[in-house]
Amino acid sequence: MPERFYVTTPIYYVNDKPHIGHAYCTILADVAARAHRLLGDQTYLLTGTDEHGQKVQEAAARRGIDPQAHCDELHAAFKAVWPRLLCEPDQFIRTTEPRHKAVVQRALQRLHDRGLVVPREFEGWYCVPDERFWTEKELQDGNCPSCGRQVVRLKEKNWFFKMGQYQSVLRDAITSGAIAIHPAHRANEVLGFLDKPLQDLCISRPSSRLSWGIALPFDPDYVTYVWFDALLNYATAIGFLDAEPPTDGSRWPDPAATGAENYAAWWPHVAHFLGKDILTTHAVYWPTMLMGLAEAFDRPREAWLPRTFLATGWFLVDSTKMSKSLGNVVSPLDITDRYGPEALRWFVLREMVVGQDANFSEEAVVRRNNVELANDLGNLVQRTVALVEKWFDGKVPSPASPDPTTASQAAVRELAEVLLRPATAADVADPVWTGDRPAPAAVSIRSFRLHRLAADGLALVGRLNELIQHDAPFRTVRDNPAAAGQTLYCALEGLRIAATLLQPLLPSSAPEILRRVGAGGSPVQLAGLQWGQLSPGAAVASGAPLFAKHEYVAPVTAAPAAPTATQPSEGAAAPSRVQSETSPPRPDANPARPDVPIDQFAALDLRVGSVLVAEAVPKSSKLLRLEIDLGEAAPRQILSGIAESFAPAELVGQQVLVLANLAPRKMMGLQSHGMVLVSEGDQGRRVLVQPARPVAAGAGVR
Ligand code: ME8
Repeated sequence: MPERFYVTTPIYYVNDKPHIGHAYCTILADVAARAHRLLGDQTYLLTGTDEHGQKVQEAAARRGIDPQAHCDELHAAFKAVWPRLLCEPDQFIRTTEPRHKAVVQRALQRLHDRGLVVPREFEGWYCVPDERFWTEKELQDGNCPSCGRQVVRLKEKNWFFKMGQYQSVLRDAITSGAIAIHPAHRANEVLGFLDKPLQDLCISRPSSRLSWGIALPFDPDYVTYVWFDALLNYATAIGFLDAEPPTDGSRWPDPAATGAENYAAWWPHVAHFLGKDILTTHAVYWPTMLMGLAEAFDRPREAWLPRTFLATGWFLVDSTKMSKSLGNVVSPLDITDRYGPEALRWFVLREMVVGQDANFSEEAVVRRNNVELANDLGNLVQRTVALVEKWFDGKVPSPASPDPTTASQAAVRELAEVLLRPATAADVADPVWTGDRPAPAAVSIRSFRLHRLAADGLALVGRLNELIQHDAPFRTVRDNPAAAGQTLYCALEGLRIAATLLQPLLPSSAPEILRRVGAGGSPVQLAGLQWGQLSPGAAVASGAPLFAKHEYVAPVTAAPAAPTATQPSEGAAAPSRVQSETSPPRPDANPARPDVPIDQFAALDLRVGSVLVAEAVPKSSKLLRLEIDLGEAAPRQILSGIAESFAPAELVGQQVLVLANLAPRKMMGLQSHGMVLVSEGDQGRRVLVQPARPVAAGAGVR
């Protein structure tokens, strides 16, 4: 059923230029908004900049310029990035806009008037960069538990929002699902946080220490804590407390409606996308702030609760956090300049399972672009259209039979029909669709599993390539044009469906594919999209390659050159034990080991497991942390040294062989309870050892 979908990104601090982490949040939200439009939903995408607070004040001071001038400049830099990544936010809010300041002050005044914001003398440990107080107990080794930096002892009067009193209501809202937090393990994290007593929230900073903020309307010696100000942006943007519409020309949800009407219509449909590091501020501070405001404005609490949070993972670079000091900060504009925006959008959606961490590597951007976009998708379109032009006068052939006539056609049709299945609310919640099984696109979209949408679209493309290869219309066309026409109709129709599903990720090439396969005017919504709607006789169109191939040139470093495939390093493993005629003789790199009695083999508990979670291990370039279903009561955590051979996203949903009774070991501070079996492929890349067909998780291996 069509709905409204109001999606927000975090508003970005203007203390530095946009990096790949910011780009990921915005691309994901943009893909989500476009995907919801595909479902027929009305959508509204909000992004913006967080312009107050210590970090911004210090960034301006370092440059020796006025904070507002600094914000104006960086705001423009952020705003200019999104169109270049093909992101189309409906509104770009700034927290320094007068209309937002008015909302923050109105909110604070009412909370103050109703006794929900009160003054208190407070002494604690203060982290300057994070702009927050910590208790003695919370410190880690005497330092800030969040950023690890030094804290200072401060005693001062401050204003507190009575957050603690909403602890149990918040808990109930999360456990009942009134507030949904995705992925599920993040909800558990928030509930864990709520197991400890919830303190009241200090929402002021003395202006003697921080001048760059919104003044408290009832105490001019203080400015508002930056998070209290920033979180309210999500509500200001759609008319909360009669906020004014934006003045920069961007539309607000219903241009004809007042602020109050827009807010009432759109707020219940909000989904906040945010990084996992800012989950507490979002899932604890923000709902309790809105509970307090509902109470202060005499409104029902339920109507003002934020409905959905999606906590995303982090992009690591070489398995390490990006940081200026390490010089490994990736600029999204550099990547799009080199490889185009669709290569970047495609990469981030393919590489990262939504909610888990992933590694960013430019080489992998190029690999995915060349293999998946240029070869698998782009070449398929070129070949199919060229055959239709050559043998069918450039017109979509008429299929001889409405039903598949070969196994490859049936495989295409079967997958397309799964992807096009309409989804009920029960389908969306059904765990059967998690993992690597193709899911109806509507389920992937409504459950925020947008990486699944990308993977399934690509799987359909894979089946179409198999169709061309197996049915070989280029060979059969002379003797049996009807059979070739049947195959090519299936290919064009499959491409129409794949391109429609991939439109949110590929907003520029997907419509072009639709045009080329003769479906230019076909519906762009999922509802009503069915197999067989492509009209025979419609003109196909050829054109330049859809995706350019690129070469990855590694940055030049002073390190010694790595051995290449033609110059094996001493003792390097031979790629194969069978020598080809042309390859030079090599020593046997895997000599046979002594025989073992059968009971030694029987002592090994070998089982098939299904990978549920795969993520990078911080500070390790080799290890991945896996959660594997071995048919036991709970999944096992296993660390595997395969990070250089697999992106985490490739592993989720795969079946693997596991040595389940290997003695537990601790690596990088994490316990590993077993070992994933791999073989060694070309150039030392690990290859999974898997059952030839899926079997039940936990099945034995003999
Ligand atoms: O936190 N990979 O702003 P911010 C993925 N102003 N995401 C990353 C990332 C990475 N390597 N690095 C950062 C703020 N992010 C506040 C938000 S909202 C009311 C206020 C994500 O510019 C990070 O997780 O520091 C966060 O979600 C977002 O970038 C903005 O970070």
